[in-house]
Amino acid sequence: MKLIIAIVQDDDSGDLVETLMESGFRVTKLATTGGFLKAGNTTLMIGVEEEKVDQVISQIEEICKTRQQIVSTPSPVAGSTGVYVPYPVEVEVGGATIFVVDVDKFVKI
Ligand code: 2BA
Repeated sequence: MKLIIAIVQDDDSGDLVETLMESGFRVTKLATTGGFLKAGNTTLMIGVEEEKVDQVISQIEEICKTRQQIVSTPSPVAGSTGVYVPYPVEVEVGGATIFVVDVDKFVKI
């Protein structure tokens, strides 16, 4: 058995959970926060048999879109003044970041 951990954007998470559930997968959805943007994202945990891993990844790929996001970064206005003002930087946030982890033991009680 494998555990797929997929970090996706909030906007895609509803459709993705629905699609995975319709295909018969079991999903746990966690509200998470990205370390870099410090913005909300969604982490899905999907436990599947090894032969289903590629199907799950294809469904994630179909639904999750790459988007541009603006992040404010502090920057010195003038070197000697020590004054910092935020300036916007555009970063590309991927459709999904996916980890596939081996599960040594799976127990449901
Ligand atoms: P964040 O950490 O908020 O990162 C959002 C986006 O900012 C990243 O998109 C990337 O394009 C950019 N970024 C991140 N760190 C950067 C840095 N040090 N310098 C410049 N740009 C940087 P993605 O790579 O698609 O990642 C989306 C989210 O997936 C991340 O949100 C984080 O929550 C998670 N993630 C990505 N890689 C991860 C990893 N190796 N381990 C754990 N979580 C990861």
